[in-house]
Amino acid sequence: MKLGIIGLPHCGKTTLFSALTHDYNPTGKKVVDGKAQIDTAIVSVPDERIEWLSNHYNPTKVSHAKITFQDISGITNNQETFPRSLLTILSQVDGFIHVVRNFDDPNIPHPMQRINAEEDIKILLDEFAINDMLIVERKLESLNSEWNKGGGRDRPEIEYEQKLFEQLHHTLETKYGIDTLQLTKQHQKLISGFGFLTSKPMLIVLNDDDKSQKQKYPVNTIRHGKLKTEVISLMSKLEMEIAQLDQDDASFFMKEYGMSETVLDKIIQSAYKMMSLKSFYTVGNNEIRAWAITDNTNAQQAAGTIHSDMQSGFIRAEVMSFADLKELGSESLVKAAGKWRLEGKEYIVQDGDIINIRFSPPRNNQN
Ligand SMILES: Nc1nc2c(ncn2[C@@H]2O[C@H](COP(=O)(O)OP(=O)(O)OP(=O)(O)O)[C@@H](O)[C@H]2O)c(=O)[nH]1
Ligand SMILES: [Mg+2]
Repeated sequence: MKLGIIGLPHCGKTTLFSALTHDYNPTGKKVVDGKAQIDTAIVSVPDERIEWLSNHYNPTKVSHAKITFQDISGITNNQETFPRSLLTILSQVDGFIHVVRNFDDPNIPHPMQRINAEEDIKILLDEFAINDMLIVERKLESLNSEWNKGGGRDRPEIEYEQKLFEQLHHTLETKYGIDTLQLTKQHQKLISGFGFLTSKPMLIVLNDDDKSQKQKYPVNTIRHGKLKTEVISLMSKLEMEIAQLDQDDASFFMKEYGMSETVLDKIIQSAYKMMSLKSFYTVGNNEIRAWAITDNTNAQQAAGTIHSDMQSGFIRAEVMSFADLKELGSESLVKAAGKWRLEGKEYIVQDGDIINIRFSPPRNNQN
């Protein structure tokens, strides 16, 4: 899963990125359009269940679920349409972490020389809507010319797409994000390749300061027509400073400031909630591994996150829950209690499921 850290200039994106990834080396720096810069780092999702499972099974390898963070600079307050390369990068992330300046500091210029988090959010969301709108308009134009030319696809097929894109256009025009639409599976498939910015979930991070007056914003007032939104407050600069301390000093400072969790925990919890993510596990003596999936993922799709062969050759999923394993103490006791199950491909995977996929490898399919 890839989350892009975005926001207006000097709002604290790199500060947050550093606080989140202090243990990890950025895997790549990339300059876009000669000025915008993208930094990437991959972090492991902290997970207490993984710790328990690795004590229980004593595997040779433990793999946490992974999240890729990208620090994406280059969005400004007077852009409207984004340069193509920036748009491509934005369209490829699964969700956004939108950092919004909510601290006063005369030494750090704000692009509009004032502090107003609510207005800043609106500016960026409006820019997202404009960029989506242009893509929708271009698609409608090409559908219209396809219709006029004739001889190609069936008319009802073209009309079906026209209707969908007109609906997207209307939604954006009335200042709502594409994420507010209830789309069918077929609709989702038709728009999935466009990477619409307003269709992606967005975690809004109000970047507070420990010194300046904190302005509070209720979620509903700053949503601005988006549905998949969470809002949290952080003190990125302080979090970054704490992230650079050793464990003992960090614990001391966190206590001092009344912080019970690390910044990574906070961001990951909010991102999981915002994207309705769940974790399932594969276990064995060789490797214990956590996998992140979205809500309503069925067993066959979950198999596909492990390997495409498991998806195509899916037979059954052996399932037990982490809670049962922990409570009863062993896999055989879970079986004895009748809580170990064989599930078919339509089974909706639950958070904390421990799964073993039975599948026929591709070469067997040819028999
Ligand atoms: N006082 C104060 N300064 C902060 C806070 N967060 C970030 N800063 C400072 O603000 C300046 C800009 O922060 P960055 O993290 O570089 O912001 P950015 O969004 O990455 O900036 P660009 O990449 O240039 O758009 C730095 O000098 C930070 O130290 C904060 O909570 N309080
Ligand atoms: Mg930066």
